[in-house]
Amino acid sequence: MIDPTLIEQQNDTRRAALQSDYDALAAQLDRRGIDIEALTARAEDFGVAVPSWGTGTGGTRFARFPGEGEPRDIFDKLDDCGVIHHLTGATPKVSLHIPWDKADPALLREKAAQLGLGFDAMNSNTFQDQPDQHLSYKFGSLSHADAATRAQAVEHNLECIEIGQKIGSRALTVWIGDGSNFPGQTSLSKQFDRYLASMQDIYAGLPEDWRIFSEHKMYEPAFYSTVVQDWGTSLMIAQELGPKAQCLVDLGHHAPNTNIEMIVARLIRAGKLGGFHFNDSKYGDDDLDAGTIEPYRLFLVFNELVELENTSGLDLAHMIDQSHNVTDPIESLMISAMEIERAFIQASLVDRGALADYQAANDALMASATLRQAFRTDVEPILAMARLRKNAAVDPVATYRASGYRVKVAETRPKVSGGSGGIV
Ligand SMILES: [Mn+2]
Repeated sequence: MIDPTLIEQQNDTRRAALQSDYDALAAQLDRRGIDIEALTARAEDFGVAVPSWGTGTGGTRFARFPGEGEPRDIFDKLDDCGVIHHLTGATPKVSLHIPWDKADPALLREKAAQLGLGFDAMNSNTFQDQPDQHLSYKFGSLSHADAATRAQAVEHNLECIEIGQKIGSRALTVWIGDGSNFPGQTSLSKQFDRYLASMQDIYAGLPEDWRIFSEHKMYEPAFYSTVVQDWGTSLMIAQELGPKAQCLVDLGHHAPNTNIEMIVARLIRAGKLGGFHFNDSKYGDDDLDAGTIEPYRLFLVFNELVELENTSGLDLAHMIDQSHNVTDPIESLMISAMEIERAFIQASLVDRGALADYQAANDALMASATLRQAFRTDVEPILAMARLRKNAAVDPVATYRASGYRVKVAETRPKVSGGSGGIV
C-alpha cells in the first residue's frame, strides 16, 4: 500500500502549479462555451478495469524476462491493483483470469474490500492445458471435434461463472484460441457450429443479471483460420445466443488499418457492444500500452462512445488488456488508465452541435477540424484535478517512484522466470 501521507506531500508540491494550469484551461474552455467542472466530474466518474494478469511481466513467443518484485499469486496481484487505483483513482475494478487467479472466493472478496476494489468480468482460459487437465486443448476447446473435450471446456466456463457470482462479478469474457493452421485441417462451418452449441450451453448457465462477451481475434495462436476471427462473426454469435450475449472489442485483434471506431458504431447500433480490451498495436496483437502508438485512433473510438453514450441499454465494460515486457507493469497500467481517461475527456470536448452542422453542410474540412480541435486540447489539468479531488496522486508515476513500493515488495517476492503472464 502507498502511504496516504506521502500522496498528500507529493500533491502539495504540485498543487499550486496545477491550480494555475487548471484556471488557464477553464478560461480557454469557457471561451469555447465548455464548462470545465462538468468535464472534471466526468473524469472523476470514469473507471477502467485492470487485468490481474497485467500486473506481472508478460512475455513474447521468445522469452520472458521477469522483473523485480513480481506478484506471486492473486493476492499480490490485488495489492498491485490497489496501488494502481489509489494513485490514479481510475481503476476501481479488477478482471480475474481463471484458473490463474483461482482462490477461496471469500478471501478474494475480503482482500478486495480491504483495498477498495471490486471485480469486473471473469476471463476463462481454454487456450492452454492445465497440469491436472484430463483432455487437451491442443486442437481446440469449445469447437473441438471431440464432444468430451467440448464438454470439459463448457464446464470450465460454468465454473468461472460460479466463482464470479461469489465475488460480485456480472460478466464472463470468452476468448478461445480455436482455429486451424492448415487449409483443410478443419471444416470451417462445422467447427463454428460446434462452437455455437458450446456457447449455448454456457449461456444457459448464465445468471439472470449476467452478460457473456465473445471476443474476436483475427489470428494467433491459430494461423490459418480462427473460429471467432472478426466482429461480424462475434456479432453473429451474440445475436444467435440472445440478449445477454454481447461483443467485446480488443483494439489489438484486427488487421492493420482496420477502422475500429466504425466497428464500435455498428455494434452499438446493433445493441451488441459489451465492452473493450484497451491496448495499442503497431503490427499485430502487440498488447502495447494504450495510447502509445495511435492516440488519435483511441480518441476516435471514444468519439463514437461519447456521441452514442445515451443509447438505451448501453453499459460498457472497459478493461485494459496489455502485456508489459520492458516496463514496470504498475507504471504501465497507471499510464494506460490515464491515457484511456484522456481520450474519453478529449472526446467529451467535441463540439457536437457544430460537428452536426458541418456534417449537414458537407463541410468535410471543418467537420474534421472540429474533431482535431478537441484532440489537440491538453486536458491534463482536468485529469490531474480529478485525481487530486479523489485523494489520488496528481502525478501517479512520480509518487509511485517516491514510495519505493517495488523495492519493498521485492523483499518478499522472489524473482521467477515462469509465471502466467503473457499475451492473451
Ligand atoms: Mn483481450
